[in-house]
Amino acid sequence: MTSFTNIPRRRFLQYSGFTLASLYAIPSWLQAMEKKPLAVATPNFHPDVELELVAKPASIGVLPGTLTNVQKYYGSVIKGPANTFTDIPGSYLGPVLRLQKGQKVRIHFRNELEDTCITHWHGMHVPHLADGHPMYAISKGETWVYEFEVLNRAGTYFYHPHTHEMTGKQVYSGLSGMIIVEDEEEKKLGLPAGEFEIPIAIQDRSFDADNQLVFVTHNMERMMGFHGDRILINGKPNNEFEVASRAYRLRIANGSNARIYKLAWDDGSPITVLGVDGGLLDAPLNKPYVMMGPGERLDVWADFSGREVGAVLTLRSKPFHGVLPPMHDKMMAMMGHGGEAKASENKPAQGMEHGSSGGMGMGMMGGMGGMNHGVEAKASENKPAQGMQHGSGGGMGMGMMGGMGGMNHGGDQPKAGEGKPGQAMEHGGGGMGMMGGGKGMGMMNMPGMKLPLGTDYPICQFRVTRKSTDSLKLPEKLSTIRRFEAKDTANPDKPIPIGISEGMMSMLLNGRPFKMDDVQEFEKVKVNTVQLIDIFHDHDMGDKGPEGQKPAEGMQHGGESKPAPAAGMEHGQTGNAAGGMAGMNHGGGGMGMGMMGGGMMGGMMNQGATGKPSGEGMGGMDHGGGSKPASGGMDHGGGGQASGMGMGMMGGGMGGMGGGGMGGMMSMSMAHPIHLHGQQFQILSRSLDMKEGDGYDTVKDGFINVGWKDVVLVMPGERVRIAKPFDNFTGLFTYHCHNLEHEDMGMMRDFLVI
Ligand SMILES: [Cu+2]
Repeated sequence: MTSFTNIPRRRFLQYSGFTLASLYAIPSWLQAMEKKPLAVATPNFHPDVELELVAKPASIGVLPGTLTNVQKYYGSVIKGPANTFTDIPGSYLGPVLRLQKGQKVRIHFRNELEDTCITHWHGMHVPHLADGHPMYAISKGETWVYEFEVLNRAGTYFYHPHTHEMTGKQVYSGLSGMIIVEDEEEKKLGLPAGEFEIPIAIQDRSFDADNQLVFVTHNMERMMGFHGDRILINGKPNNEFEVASRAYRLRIANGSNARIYKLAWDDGSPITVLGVDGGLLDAPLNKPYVMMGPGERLDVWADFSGREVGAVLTLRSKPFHGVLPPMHDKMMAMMGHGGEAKASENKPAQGMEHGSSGGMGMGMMGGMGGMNHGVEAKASENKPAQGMQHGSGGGMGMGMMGGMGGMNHGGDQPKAGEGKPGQAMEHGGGGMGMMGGGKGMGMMNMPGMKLPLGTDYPICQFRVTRKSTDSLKLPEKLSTIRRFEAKDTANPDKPIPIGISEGMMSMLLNGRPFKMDDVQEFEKVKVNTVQLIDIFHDHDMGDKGPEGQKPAEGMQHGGESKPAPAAGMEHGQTGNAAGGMAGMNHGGGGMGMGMMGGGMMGGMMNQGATGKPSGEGMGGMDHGGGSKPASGGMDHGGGGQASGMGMGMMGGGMGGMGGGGMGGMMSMSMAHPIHLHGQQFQILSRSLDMKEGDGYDTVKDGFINVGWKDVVLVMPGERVRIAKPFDNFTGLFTYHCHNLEHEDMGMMRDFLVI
């Protein structure tokens, strides 16, 4: 009961006299000057459950050897059932929070971190003040008191920080935990419980040689979202569960910052789905595989009853593609297969041949293959020189990757490096810059390169270690869900837009970044209504986006990011590459950014062709949003050289796309897990506005479009229509991308429920 006295008395402020209306009548600059009020315990709220939750630094033995410095939630029960919190021994994850529908809950959240922090109860339908809005982040030593009644259906939810621009970092550091809500309806089903109910939080993390967490080091990782190189389950690396030969209930949560999984059993059995984000489905659903974007949850019936002792069943993430911008998608694919393919198949030379017909992507890949294999194969088989020489003829792609290969070898083998990396850079022009974000080898440090997204790898396995006579039967019916249609909403003819705005270094929603006080007219929602919402990729954003958020601006942001150019320059020096360096200087956050969109290509290509940086390169960048630079790129490309082919192609691609950097290989379009706070929604329809490659076919059977959801993975070119109730509570409720790097970049907005 000590936590009460820890709340600084002088900062007590009753919210009864502090309405949202008054909050939003105050100009933001004035608001910022006022002392932020803390939420405190209210005398007329009588909790059934009272908890303390503390976020603080900790050291945990995640891997053998040195402890890992993390940030962790610690919970204690002040009042209520002792099993409200269940610790996961030895994990950096917070304790599992088990709540009952109808319970009145008070949680004293204390921040013991150096940074500000606020906690959000993902998927929980709670009042604005209890939702963990970023505006309420508290400082070290402060306490925020949450009070809410559990209105949610039984289901799997989770809690994590929602701190402005720091959510990704804080979650990655360890701050999150699972929430299980139980209710009477579900209890009647007699689903596997106790030791037969297994929470499975899937996360990916990278560690350095000293067992410390490695997070975003360059802008490309921010753009794609951070992908770690090993899978942890419940914060642990050895993911085997010993089970009895009977039915289990697996509560799976994708707690990764950005990684998308395609879950399937390795023996081809279907995944039997009991529920999704917002609880049980009407009836169990068998799926060949299930796609899980960050923030999504999955309730699975796993029946081991037919299996012998000693049998092992593995849950894997199976191959898929098309969730990253096309260029990166190809890279991932090549990285994934590179290990198996023969070096000769990935020779830069071949890559180039493909490059001339397939455009830049292939050219790039060829070079990349060379790089990948270069490590094991002889340098001579994958000569950077080849990549480079051809690069100058085959277009940027080759030069670029050739350059990388050269650099890679250059580091380990001085011989391979003689003069070659330099050449690569000269010919490649911006080649080096393209990959050169961040530190060191650029490409090799691309997000998730050690565990490429969309490849085949194990998640966890279940070993049958004992016979069981329990014979639970899968219920035929689980719940009753009223199915909404567009006509049941308040706005069937005028859906609220959630436009996914993708550009260089700027991932936004509805063309606007997150701001604490920037609610647009269409973001105001009447309480106790069901709203039709349309989530789609807003490809025109560059033209009609609000001032200051055009792609050109995005590039300027790229320019501000120091780490990439700096690192690139390091290599430029060792590689003796004036061209590369120039590209970098002008490219700001690396040519990679520029490469993918806007008219930047024009400038880049020009550089590639002449081998010199030129003023025109800059021009291309500045005009990134428009369509003219793109055709400019074409002109340069066509400029009567052997290299004209590759360039022409790229330029042509851009010309076709127009501004905004959309479409084809230049597209930044990728999959986004869109999350809406507050109540769950129903998915009414999914459709493709624009088919981007065949990636969609590798994921579409893994979407669950029934039941109640609070995150929906929206594929490139896809339009998802949802119906969402806004009951009970007024105030601000955010909607955002649950790729946490995107969220932190500003891909978040507020609904103001009034
Ligand atoms: Cu996103």
